[in-house]
Amino acid sequence: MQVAGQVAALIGGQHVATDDVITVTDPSTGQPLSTVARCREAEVAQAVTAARRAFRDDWRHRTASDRAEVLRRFATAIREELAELATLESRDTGKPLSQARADVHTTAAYFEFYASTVLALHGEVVQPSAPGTMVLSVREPHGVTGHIIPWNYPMAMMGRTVAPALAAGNCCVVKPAEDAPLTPLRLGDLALEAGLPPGVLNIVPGYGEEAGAALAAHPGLDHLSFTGSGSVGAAVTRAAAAHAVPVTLELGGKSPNIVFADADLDAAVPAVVSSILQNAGQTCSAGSRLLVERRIHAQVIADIADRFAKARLGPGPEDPDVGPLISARQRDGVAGQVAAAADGCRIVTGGSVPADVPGGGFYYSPTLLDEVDPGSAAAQAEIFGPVLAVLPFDQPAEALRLANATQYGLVAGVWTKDVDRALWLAREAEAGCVYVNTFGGGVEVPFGGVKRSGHGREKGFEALASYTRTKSIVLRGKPCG
Ligand code: TXE
Repeated sequence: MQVAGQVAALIGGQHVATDDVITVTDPSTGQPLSTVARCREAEVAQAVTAARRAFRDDWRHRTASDRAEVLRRFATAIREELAELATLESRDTGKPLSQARADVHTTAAYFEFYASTVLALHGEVVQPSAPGTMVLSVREPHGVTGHIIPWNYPMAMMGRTVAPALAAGNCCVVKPAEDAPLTPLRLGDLALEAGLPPGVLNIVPGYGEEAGAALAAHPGLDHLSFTGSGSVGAAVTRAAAAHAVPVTLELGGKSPNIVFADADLDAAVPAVVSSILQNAGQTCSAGSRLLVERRIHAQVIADIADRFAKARLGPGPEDPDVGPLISARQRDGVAGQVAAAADGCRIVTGGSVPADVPGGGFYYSPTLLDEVDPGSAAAQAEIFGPVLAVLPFDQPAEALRLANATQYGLVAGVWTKDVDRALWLAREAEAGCVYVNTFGGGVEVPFGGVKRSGHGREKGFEALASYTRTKSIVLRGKPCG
């Protein structure tokens, strides 16, 4: 909600304006889109206090079905505002409108999913070791949970992390990214209108080094969920460790699609293309490496190059195939990484900032890098743009070795009709998720990384359980007869 010419923070159910503001840029035009509150340590502290109070006095005392009912109403409100939310997301991030619409449905689906699954959340009875005792292991919410979210899927990532936390009975403080805070703030208003009590969900927009760092270091947190870069993930972990606050980290990736010669290429090639062009490649689980069997390499590369060259670039709200990157900084970073890679590989298509897209947005051409050296930065570093690195292989063992030869381990795609090979790769791939003859999974599929891609799981029942901790209760009774 606008207060004093800015989209205000949401703290304890109140809209709070700040003296300074952050100007949010429209990536499709490079022009100012909105101004939002610039929260700092003081506002973050107020939000944590408001969350603590709401937890202590209200939310933790509600039954699971009470909480579920509010979350279901919230999901309905999100779906009812589909068009407005999708347009806002598309303008704020530059992503194609149809992708933003899909994000609205996904966001609502998180609240629906956790409104249902929380009814099945249960503890355990532990078999007692001493006579006359009964041991209960009950699940309780952590308390106040912090959520630092990025700009690539602001709305869906807020839903992904906040929905299980709220369902489990926690009260949340969300720090959206400075580049794209608008839909998280709008979701805060919708939650209030849907009946979420004041203070249960607080939203403090601000810069990472100010609001984000203050949240990670706040002693009043009981759990922190972070999605973003590896370096900031390490910094927030150090800050939270000072107060022994547990942290879930969802960091980046350099995820492979492994395509064998026997694969259904009519399914594999479009999926490989969309896995790297979706959201202009700014997706943690982007399929940014293609490992392709050498026998079909030339054919597959020609097909992908053709699709890249034909991809329509344009402003997100006009629903192009590929929108702009989030910022000039992100575009320049991608351009720099591609320029540095140019000597060690063959640029089949793209490799430049397009000159012919009107409107002043932060575009980068879909780029295909072939014959990439497996040890080079182009094969190792997350570029976070529409850039696909291709590495041919001859043998399945070589495909596996290449797939696992990065510091990351978020997801992997395997494309083959050979069930032995698919199962073997699914077991041996160092990744938190392996997709066979598909790429991606719904809200019910646990998601997260191994190695430098992070730890802990978002989505699925596993995330709901992770927003609780167990308490053991040991009961002793004397025989009465
Ligand atoms: O991320 P940051 P950036 C990767 C991707 C991208 C790179 C840099 O490779 O190119 O990171 O993006 C908040 N204390 N991913 O710079 O800075 C920040 O305000 C606390 C992958 O945007 O990590 C934002 O809310 N918080 C990723 C969030 O952290 C801080 C999505 C992420 O921003 C902070 C985004 C600090 N000191 C980037 N500094 C994915 N896994 O999807 C920043 N933040």
